[in-house]
Amino acid sequence: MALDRLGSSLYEAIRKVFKASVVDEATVKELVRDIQRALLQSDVNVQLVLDISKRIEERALKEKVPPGIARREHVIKVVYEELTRFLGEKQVPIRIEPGKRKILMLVGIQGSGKTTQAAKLSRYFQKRGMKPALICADTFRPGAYAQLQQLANRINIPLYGNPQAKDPVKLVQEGLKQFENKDIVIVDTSGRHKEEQELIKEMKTLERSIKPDEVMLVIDGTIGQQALVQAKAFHEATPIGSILVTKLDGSARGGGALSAVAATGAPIKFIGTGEKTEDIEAFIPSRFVGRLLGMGDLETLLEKVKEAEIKVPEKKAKAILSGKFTLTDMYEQFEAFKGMGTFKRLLKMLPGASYNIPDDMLNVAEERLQKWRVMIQSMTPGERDNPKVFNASRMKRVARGSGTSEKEVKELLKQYLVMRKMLKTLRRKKKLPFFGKGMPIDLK
Ligand SMILES: Nc1nc2c(ncn2[C@@H]2O[C@H](COP(=O)(O)OP(=O)(O)O)[C@@H](O)[C@H]2O)c(=O)[nH]1
Ligand SMILES: [Mg+2]
Repeated sequence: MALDRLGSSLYEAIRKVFKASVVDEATVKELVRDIQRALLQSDVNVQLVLDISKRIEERALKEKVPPGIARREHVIKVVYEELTRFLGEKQVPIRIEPGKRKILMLVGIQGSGKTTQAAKLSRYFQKRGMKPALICADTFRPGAYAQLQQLANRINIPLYGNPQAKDPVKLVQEGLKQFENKDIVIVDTSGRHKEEQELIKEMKTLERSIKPDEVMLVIDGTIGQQALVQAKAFHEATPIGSILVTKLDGSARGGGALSAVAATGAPIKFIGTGEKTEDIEAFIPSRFVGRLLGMGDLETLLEKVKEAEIKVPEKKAKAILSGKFTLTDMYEQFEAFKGMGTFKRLLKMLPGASYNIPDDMLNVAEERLQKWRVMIQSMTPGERDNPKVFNASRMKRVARGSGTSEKEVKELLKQYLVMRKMLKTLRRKKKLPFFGKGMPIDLK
């Protein structure tokens, strides 16, 4: 998926914030510049890029960080929220009530992907337990009916059409009579025009006679920013219009198309991400941005951070910092932070532990954490609680059991000792201001 490239540049930008030793004005400025570059490369309109970067910078620098969240997290949350807002925040899904048939009419210029999306959409609703049906109202292009028929057959969706018919309105009316007991009827139209104005005119005529509940404009995402003109004309022409942006898989300009459409205020309801019938998804900006940033759903991540804070109960934190830090503790921490990145984030959750810890030790790669997890899993409970018992033969066993080498097991034990020692020294040397209730520890 070409949006991957946009995603990975944005992810890189954010990773820098995660990795920075201090999150200050310079960090934020650099982040904003990186985001600008990523968006521009994805063909997002310059003015939109300036708007969004200004908002991110202002909020990241000026907003008070809410309690319970570190500045680092706050900055990332701002990026996430602003990108989401930028893509149209709240989307209303297509509401389908059983027994109340909905008519969804697809329009769009030739080749935008209407016929393919008609099949994809019907499959989408079918998978969700609804009874969809298709009507081919493309009486213009020879072969249009055959194309949809082939797709519909494959997924077992009833289709009404007639390759000989000349009048699309009459055809739709006949089809609707047949499909009275369906939940949603999707009408594929011809869209025989190549430019907006004619398309809109055609759409209005059809709308008047077919009276669909919703008209969905299919826009080819590869046209990038140019999608703005189409979306705008369409949005102004019909109050029941929504948008589906297709071909986001093949295009480096997908970001441009999505943001341009969102900027018109027209709701994007679905995106097409491939030629197969399954390649469609409901467009939910928050989820989309979360995934784009390579973080799954960031809201979930932030929740996780909060949970993780709670996961180190005071008593345990005290014990850990006084040196009673076993491999089991280490493992629990790894588990809590699965997929969350570096050791740094892990240690951050130990109240007071975020002082003076050498960076190279903190930036332990996720892969290594994964290995460590498996190694600890291969140990006996006794070994985990009292790693002193480790000798060559035990190490060998663990290495074999976890598919690693003895050297790596040794390395893990060494890291464990270093960490334990460090936590002990921390406890002794500093009057640590920890154990405030749910106190946020910023790594600054
Ligand atoms: N890569 C990709 N191709 C698509 C997607 N949607 C449609 N297409 C292709 O775009 C071309 C035109 O699609 P079609 O549905 O016939 O467009 P229509 O003229 O608007 O009905 C076909 O070759 C489709 O396979 C998509 O999401 N990704
Ligand atoms: Mg077609």
